[in-house]
Amino acid sequence: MPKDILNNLKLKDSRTISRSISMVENKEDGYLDLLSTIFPHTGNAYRIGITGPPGSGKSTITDQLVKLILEKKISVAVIAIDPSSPFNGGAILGDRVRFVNDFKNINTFFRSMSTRGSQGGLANSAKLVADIFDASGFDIIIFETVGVGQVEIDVIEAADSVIVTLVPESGDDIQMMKGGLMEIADLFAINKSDRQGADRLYTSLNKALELNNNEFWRTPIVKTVATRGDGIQLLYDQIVNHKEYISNSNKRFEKLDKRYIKTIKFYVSDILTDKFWTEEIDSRLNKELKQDYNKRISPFEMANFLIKK
Ligand SMILES: Nc1nc2c(ncn2[C@@H]2O[C@H](COP(=O)(O)OP(=O)(O)O)[C@@H](O)[C@H]2O)c(=O)[nH]1
Ligand SMILES: [Mg+2]
Repeated sequence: MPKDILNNLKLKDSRTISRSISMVENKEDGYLDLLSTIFPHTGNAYRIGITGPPGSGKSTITDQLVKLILEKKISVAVIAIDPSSPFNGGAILGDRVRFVNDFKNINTFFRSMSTRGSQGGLANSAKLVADIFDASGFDIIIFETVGVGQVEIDVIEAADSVIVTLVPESGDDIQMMKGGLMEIADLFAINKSDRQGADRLYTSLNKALELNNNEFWRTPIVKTVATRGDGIQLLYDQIVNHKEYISNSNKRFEKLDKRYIKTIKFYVSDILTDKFWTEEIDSRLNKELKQDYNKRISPFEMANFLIKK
C-alpha cells in the first residue's frame, strides 16, 4: 500500500527506497498511486545539478561534496545519469559502492540510471526518482550528468542550482560557451586547477560572464582540485549563497511551478498516447505499411486520420 511505503520511505529505509525506484522506473502496477501519495511530501529537498564534459571531474566533485555535506550532518542522495551507459541500478558502482547502505535512517544514497530500464524516458524517470528521495526526507539531491544531450538538459533544468564543471584543457573555451552551458550555469567550477591554463580559463570565463550577470546574482567561478578536495568548501558555500538568492527572489517557487506544469504536460501526453495505441489503431497502421512507400498516405494525414478514428 502506498501509505505503508510512504511511512517506510520516511524512515529512509534503503530497501523501500530501492523498491520504489524500481517500481517507478518500470512503471509497475500502482506506481502512479505511489507518486500521488508521496507528492505532498515533495518539494522540500534542495536539488543540485552537476554537468560538464566527460572527464572534467563531475564524479570526483560529487563524491567530495557528499563527504562535506555528510560531515555537516545533512543527508544527501545522488542520481548519476548516463544515457550512453548500458548499465543500470547498482551495476557500475565500483568504488562508489560505499554509498550503498542496507540500513534504516541512512543519510546518503547513490543511484545510477541509464536509458535501459527507464520506461518513461530517462529525464522523467530521474525526476521521479528525485521525488522519492525528496519524500524520504533527503535534504539535498545531486543530479550528476554529462552535459551534452537533451536528456541532460531536461534533468538539469529541474535543479535549483546548476554547477557546470570545466577543466583548463577545455581549450577552446568560446566553443563550449556557445554550447548552451553558459545559459544553464548558476555556478562554474574550474576543476583540475592543479593543471596549467586554469587562470587563463578563469579570466576568459569571467569576461564572458559579464553579460550573464544580473544585479542580484554574479555567477561565481570556483577553482577546484577535486582529487585533493581543494575548493570544495568554497563551492559548497557558493551553492548555499545561490540557494539564498533563489529563495529570496521567488525563483524557487517559479522553479517548483515549472516542474509541476512540466510533469502534468508529460503525463497528459503519456496517458493519451497509451490510450491511443489500441490494437485497432496498430492494425490500421500495419495495413498501410504493406503498401509501397510512395503509395502510402502521408504520415501527417495518417496521424490525423488515426486520431479521428
Ligand atoms: N589532476 C587532477 N585530476 C582530477 C581532478 N579531479 C578529478 N581528476 C581525475 O580526472 C579523472 C576523471 O574524473 P571524474 O570525476 O571521473 O570525471 P567525470 O567524467 O566528469 O565524472 C579521474 O581520473 C580523476 O581522478 C583534479 O582536480 N585534478
Ligand atoms: Mg562521472
